Amino acid sequence: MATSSDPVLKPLFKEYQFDGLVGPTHNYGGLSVGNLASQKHRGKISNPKLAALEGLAKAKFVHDLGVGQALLPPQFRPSLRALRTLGFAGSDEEILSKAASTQSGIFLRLVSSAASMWAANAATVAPSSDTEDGRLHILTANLSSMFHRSIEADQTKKVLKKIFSDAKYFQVHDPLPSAGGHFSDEGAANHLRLHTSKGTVHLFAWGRSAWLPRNTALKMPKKHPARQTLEASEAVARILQIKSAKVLFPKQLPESLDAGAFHSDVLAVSHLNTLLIHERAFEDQIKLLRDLRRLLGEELEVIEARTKELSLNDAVQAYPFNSQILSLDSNKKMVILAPEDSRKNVKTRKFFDRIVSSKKNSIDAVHYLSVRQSMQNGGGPACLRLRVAMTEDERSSIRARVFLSDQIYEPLVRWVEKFYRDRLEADDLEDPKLARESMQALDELTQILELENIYEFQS
Ligand code: SUG
Repeated sequence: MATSSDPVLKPLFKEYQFDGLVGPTHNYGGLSVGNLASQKHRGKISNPKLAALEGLAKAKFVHDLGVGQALLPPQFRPSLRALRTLGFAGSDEEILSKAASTQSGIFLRLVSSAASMWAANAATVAPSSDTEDGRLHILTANLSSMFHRSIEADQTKKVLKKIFSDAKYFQVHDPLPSAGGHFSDEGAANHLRLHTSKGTVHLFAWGRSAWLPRNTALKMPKKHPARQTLEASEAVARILQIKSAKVLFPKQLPESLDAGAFHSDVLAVSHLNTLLIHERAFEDQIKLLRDLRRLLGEELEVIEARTKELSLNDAVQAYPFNSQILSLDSNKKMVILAPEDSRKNVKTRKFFDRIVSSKKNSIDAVHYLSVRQSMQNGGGPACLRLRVAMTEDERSSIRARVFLSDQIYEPLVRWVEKFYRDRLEADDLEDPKLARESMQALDELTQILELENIYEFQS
């Protein structure tokens, strides 16, 4: 018999979108192999101020829809600590200038990326309804497949521990071991959760295996690397304490990795009972969808784009699946928040028109927003947020002022306008003034968000 704790009967859980604020050093370093946008925009002049304002405008839009919205602070960059670890010594100025003149400045670019904005890669989250011990579990991602992202993990863990601090409700786990890339974990960008009154299923996607026997005929991408391992995905599911009968491990299709879908959230997004997916997202997708229907019953709504309707290239270029599907508080209806790029692309626009006009799904409307600065580094609306579904008690245990409200929105916009540059190119990264501006900016941000002493330079 259903009880009052059944989230289908009573919406005890509210989903919060934790968006990563864009940091003051947002730039186009061309750092991510296999991420076509990052490669294409390498060396272009960036606009950190516009990037941060686009991110804030998206968060405000979601908040105004009545959806829970929160923020995660950016990381301090350039990371002088990482440069010291690599042997660069001296004053801050000397370190920056030595790094800038070594190997065409690659080290400086690696430690200057504002990539923590893509909060979908920060961690993987399981709500307390799904876990063995009834607490909400968060596993910090190690991001070990790319150096510039791997240096995020320690600070991410610190921030998550500070926000989700009440051990009665939350457990924030340390990242998986990163040695050898065997447990390479990219966080919620490779995680889907689906829920109907029949059950809940978690899908942990992966693209390669560290230890499957060599005679296993695994098909691998030919052009681009696969980031997440099967072994990492399995460990994530164990650590999050998901009830095992409800866990699946789909493999990213090598062809889709080669087309530039480096995370599975480039081709699939889920929300409650709804799955928006490209036909070429996973291997054996016909079987996967059959399994999902068996586990979740008729309430499952799958909206699948066929290749002839939408090619992989269109999907990777316009990011329609890297959208946010949001439930409005007041009714069962859902809306899609999609990147402006997918309105401009005729194919993806038609796909969304088809979805909205169909009676067979819960999608009521599609809203298009520009997050161009982030998109040019391969990060759409869904990359910019980490979803955390919480009960009211869990949410009210959080003391930090990280939930977006009208009271903090304006101060945040003024804060960006005060500190952020509207133009940044590779040569600017060695400017010690940029590092100082970033420190001042982040110091002031911690006061707005009431998250004191999260940065090393503050202690
Ligand atoms: O890891 N881009 C990020 C984009 C992450 C997108 N996230 C999700 N799909 N959830 C990445 O490839 C580019 C940085 C540069 O090139 O400077 C970058 O790191």
